[in-house]
Amino acid sequence: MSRPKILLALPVALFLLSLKIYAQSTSFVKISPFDSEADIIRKAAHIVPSARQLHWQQLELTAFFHFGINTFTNREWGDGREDLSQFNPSQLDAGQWVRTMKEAGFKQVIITAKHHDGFCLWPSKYTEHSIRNTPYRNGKGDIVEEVAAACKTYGMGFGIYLSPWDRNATFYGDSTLYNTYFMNQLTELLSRYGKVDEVWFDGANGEGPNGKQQVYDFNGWYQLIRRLQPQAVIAVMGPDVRWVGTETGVGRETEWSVLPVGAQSQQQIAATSQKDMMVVPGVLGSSSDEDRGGREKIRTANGLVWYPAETDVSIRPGWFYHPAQDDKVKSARQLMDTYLTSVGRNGVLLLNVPPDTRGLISDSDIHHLEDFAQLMKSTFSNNLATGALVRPANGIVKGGGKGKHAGVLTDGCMETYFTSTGKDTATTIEFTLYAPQTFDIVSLQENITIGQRIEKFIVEYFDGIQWKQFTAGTTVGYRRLLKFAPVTAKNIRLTIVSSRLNPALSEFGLYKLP
Ligand code: FUL
Repeated sequence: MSRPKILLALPVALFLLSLKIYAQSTSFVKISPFDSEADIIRKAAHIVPSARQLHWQQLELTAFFHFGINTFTNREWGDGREDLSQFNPSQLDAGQWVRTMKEAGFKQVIITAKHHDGFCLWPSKYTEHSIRNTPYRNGKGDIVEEVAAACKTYGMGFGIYLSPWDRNATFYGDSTLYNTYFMNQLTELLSRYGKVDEVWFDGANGEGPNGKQQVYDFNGWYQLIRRLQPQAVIAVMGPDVRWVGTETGVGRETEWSVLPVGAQSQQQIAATSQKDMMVVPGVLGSSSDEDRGGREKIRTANGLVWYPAETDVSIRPGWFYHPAQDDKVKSARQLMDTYLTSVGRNGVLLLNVPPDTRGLISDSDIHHLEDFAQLMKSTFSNNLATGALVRPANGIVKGGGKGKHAGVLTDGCMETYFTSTGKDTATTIEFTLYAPQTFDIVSLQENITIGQRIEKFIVEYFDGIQWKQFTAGTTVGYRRLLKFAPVTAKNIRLTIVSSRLNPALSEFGLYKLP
């Protein structure tokens, strides 16, 4: 009597369990040796960003301020033996730095509290190589504090760059001593200046004066950050945000935020991250790979993790200010291209704008940033797809409530989205504009709060006789922007050719560069 019941109960229980597994939203999942390729793809489609990663991704534009003793020695990498009497910015105004970036559309800034030379922009108790021993404000200055205060005034996110490599500390290379020193400095920075939104660690690790290589206690630092500033994302030698792999401002055309990790990393993550991600995911492959998370890459993984890309680049050739580079500042058009190849390739842009020896962002940088803001406004304030008649081949609208297609894809809200129904992962959406329009940029966004799924898409227009493809791409993720020769059309068709699961398209935009 009981047998048939068990026979029935077992598959039901397994089904419910699988539903539960797939309904759970996590930033990390293990892959078992019994998972089929289809299981792996389904798991990948359900990985989502943590709250702090999602907040960070939506900032789109963040800025670096490289400022320090190098600004005055006209160098890129100081050796830690600088004469500190040179450090005396005559008109320093952190309000001007932060206001400039805010007006250019940026949402968060990161200050180089200490670069590789070990010079500290705050009066650290633990070193003599700091602002305390400079003529600036007679040794009473604290530039980290000035930047933090300006961020509060202007409602901007605040981040710190603290270089693990320190060419001034004589005990660098004595791992225990130096790690304690670093921990003390980090504690100062995380407890004196209010809320910190991003902590940025560089990977450079030079030779210590004793000839030994310093072994950094990254995990101890991460624990400290999580305890003192739990909302801060830790980049790029960190668990939350990954370096895209170049310093050109050009990200990958295929950029997955869900990446494969190997067996050892899977165990470390599983052991330490019951509640939170506390280690750097050991992503398979290399940061120079063209595709880090496609089907070929995740097939052999032992785990999958949400680990999005940050694309850093400087507005000038160098990271620090050099007068000789005043005429080499990126123009508004170049900055727009950078926006398209960073934010528009599923990344966050981290643009460096280095203040000069006066302690101000120089005029040339300001002008180009103002022009960039104007260009962004005139391009993106008018989505030509707004008000279009939207006809999906097979799909429904979610989060909109009214079941209407129109509006959901152009409302600027990630959580209202279109998705295909049933088992269809490929779909077509046709847009009929009220009149022919000319455009040269298309923008797609996925609702990443439920995962990144789209693998391939094409966009076509109807020329009166037939459909003609004018652009195509692979991944979308948070945002995908594509630029092409201007097209004039009334009927546009988006085909999602392939997706890991039902695509969740939250935004569709057509724009025209002025
Ligand atoms: C690099 C550093 O060596 C550069 O000086 C700069 O700070 C850049 C953002 O990271 O690795």
